Amino acid sequence: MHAPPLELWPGRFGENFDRPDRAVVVRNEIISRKIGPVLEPQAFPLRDILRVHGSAYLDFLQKAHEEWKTEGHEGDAFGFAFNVQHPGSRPPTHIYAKLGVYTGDGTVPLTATSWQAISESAFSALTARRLIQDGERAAFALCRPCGHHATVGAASGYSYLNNAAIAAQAFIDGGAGRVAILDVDYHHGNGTQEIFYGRRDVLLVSVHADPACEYPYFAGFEHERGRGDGEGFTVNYPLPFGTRYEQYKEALAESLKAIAKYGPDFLIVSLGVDTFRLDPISKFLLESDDYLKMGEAIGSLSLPTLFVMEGGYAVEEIGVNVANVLEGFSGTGT
Ligand code: OKP
Ligand code: ZN
Repeated sequence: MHAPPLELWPGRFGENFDRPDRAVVVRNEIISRKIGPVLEPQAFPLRDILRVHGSAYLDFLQKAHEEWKTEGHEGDAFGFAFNVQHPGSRPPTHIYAKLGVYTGDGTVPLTATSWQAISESAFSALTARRLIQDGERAAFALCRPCGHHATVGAASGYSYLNNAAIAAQAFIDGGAGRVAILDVDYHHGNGTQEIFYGRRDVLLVSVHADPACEYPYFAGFEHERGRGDGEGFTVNYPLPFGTRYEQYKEALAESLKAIAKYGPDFLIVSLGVDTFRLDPISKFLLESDDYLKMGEAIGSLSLPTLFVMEGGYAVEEIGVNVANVLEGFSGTGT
């Protein structure tokens, strides 16, 4: 239901790397390796999503393509006039203005049926959240589209609703005092960071490519540690291009130490496997076997854990890599 063929690359429109078959390959691998029962997402009220996102933004996501068509367009809705100069101007009414306020870049096209996939992706995270708060040790939400670049009021980086943030808020609303999010996607999860930057009830720890030279470019630096009440509850580990598991595992160990010290009731893992050496848009060098070790390391925290799918664009290996994380984790028992 969300299959935009193109995205904006520097200087040109090109192939969209967030292909729908990414999710199919992951699901098939999970089924064939019998990682666990596979469930359909349940439906949830919009109010659960409104706990994180603004209502004007949600309206936009639902109606954008219809309004784009009314303007005479046939293809997918893309922004082209971005509101960086007048952020306090009156709320946008024209679809072109809305695209300039509610999208942050040229990687978040909206198709006629995108909202269905976007909302079900969030429902998948909410379904898994419920299972865990009701007592399961772990669950994996096979979210697509991904979510960690989505802020309160804007889409970017293939992300529309911040599935991990919505689940974290649902844990809190369900009675949790503290939730930790570990983001291991290759890209920094700037949306998740922004959403929880001023809060101490959600700890965000992220290991990612140095934003000085990688998307999302404007956030994820080491000096970003949270603000006000949230000071110290955002932790960033930017790593250089060419990083192998040998170096990666040290940042991961530091991350796990910070999480253990925080003592959360629940852990959410923003699970991107675009750290893989053959990923077509990324520059880390993790091997498929490394994901078993990553899962094992995460499992050593012995926390109820919700894995939320983020990126990973080497479609042929994405299933193996994701299933390896889950299997490494499961081997840790408890
Ligand atoms: C989403 B997730 C221009 C290059 C920018 C956007 C990457 C979004 C990654 N097309 N690419 O964190 O895996
Ligand atoms: Zn990514």
